[in-house]
Amino acid sequence: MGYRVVIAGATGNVGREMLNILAERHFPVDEIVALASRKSMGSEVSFGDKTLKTKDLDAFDFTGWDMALFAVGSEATKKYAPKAAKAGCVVIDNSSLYRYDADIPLIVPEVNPQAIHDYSKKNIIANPNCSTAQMVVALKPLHDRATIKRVVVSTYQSVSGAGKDGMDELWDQTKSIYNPTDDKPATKFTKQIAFNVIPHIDVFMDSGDTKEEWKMVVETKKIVDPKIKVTATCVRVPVFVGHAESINIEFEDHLDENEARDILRESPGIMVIDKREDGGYVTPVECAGDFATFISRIRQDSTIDNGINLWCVSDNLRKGAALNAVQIAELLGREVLKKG
Ligand code: 11C
Repeated sequence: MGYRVVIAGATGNVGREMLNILAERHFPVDEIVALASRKSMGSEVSFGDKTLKTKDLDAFDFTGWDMALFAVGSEATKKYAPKAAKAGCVVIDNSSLYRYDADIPLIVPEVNPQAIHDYSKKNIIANPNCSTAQMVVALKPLHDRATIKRVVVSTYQSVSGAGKDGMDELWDQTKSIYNPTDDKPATKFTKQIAFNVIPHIDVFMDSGDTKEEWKMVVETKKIVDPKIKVTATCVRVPVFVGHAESINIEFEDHLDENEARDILRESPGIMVIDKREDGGYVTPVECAGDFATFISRIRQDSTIDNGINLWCVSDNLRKGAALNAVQIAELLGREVLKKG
């Protein structure tokens, strides 16, 4: 016996990946429905070797469905997620709407699986921001060993984090650079993204941080430990898929780089590729389509007493969004609903 599963936002980058990953991981599905906004209704999406025709999210009755994976953005989530939750269908939401609500668990299954039991307060579980998800997978096992005091992270985030429009803008602008008559000014991003980098993701906050940077701070505290201090600089780079992060970690206790490498090698969800030679590290193009969070360039930071530097790369549409949501669905099934 399996689950009756809803995918809300099935035609977007993340919704399509949710369907792919459910099929790839043989999630026990009895019935699945793909929902979209009225304007995309009727379009077709793949689920394994099947094709699903999307139905209207607005008219859908969630009664009798076990779980709904939402990838529709905060505004539509606000309208439809409470409706699903009230009908008894557990919502796993990829938007930022509920992440900071104390009554809603924010889960990365490798890090805080125990939080799953809090789902019943609102029948909603939140999925973190992509840049947070991959970072906390790397931080948690090191924190358990040597207690993290402070993290300084700089991100190199791909355009797929900004949706299909972001990918189209990079593609069109890159082509137009070689054809000056076909000028493609920035519309999705605030400056030219082709052959450039932009130190601005999401809106500016009063502090001068962007909301993307703020999310990394607040979400890391909620998922791993409120005592960890985090400071972030988030940057958009002209890469289609895969976010990279340079992470500097300061610990309470000494942690040798070789021990850090061994700990990470043994930790769930992590693949260590760390050879001190040309090409002995992972880049975004190599991680696209993969499930793992890749860690490279692990080394001592000799400028502080207990410091480690590392490079962390992951597929932002997978571990950063769809895969994490499916892992939450698996956890919910295993620990709570117990049908599969
Ligand atoms: C980006 N991290 O790369 C964002 C996308 O809060 O779920 C995901 C935004 C979010 O632009």
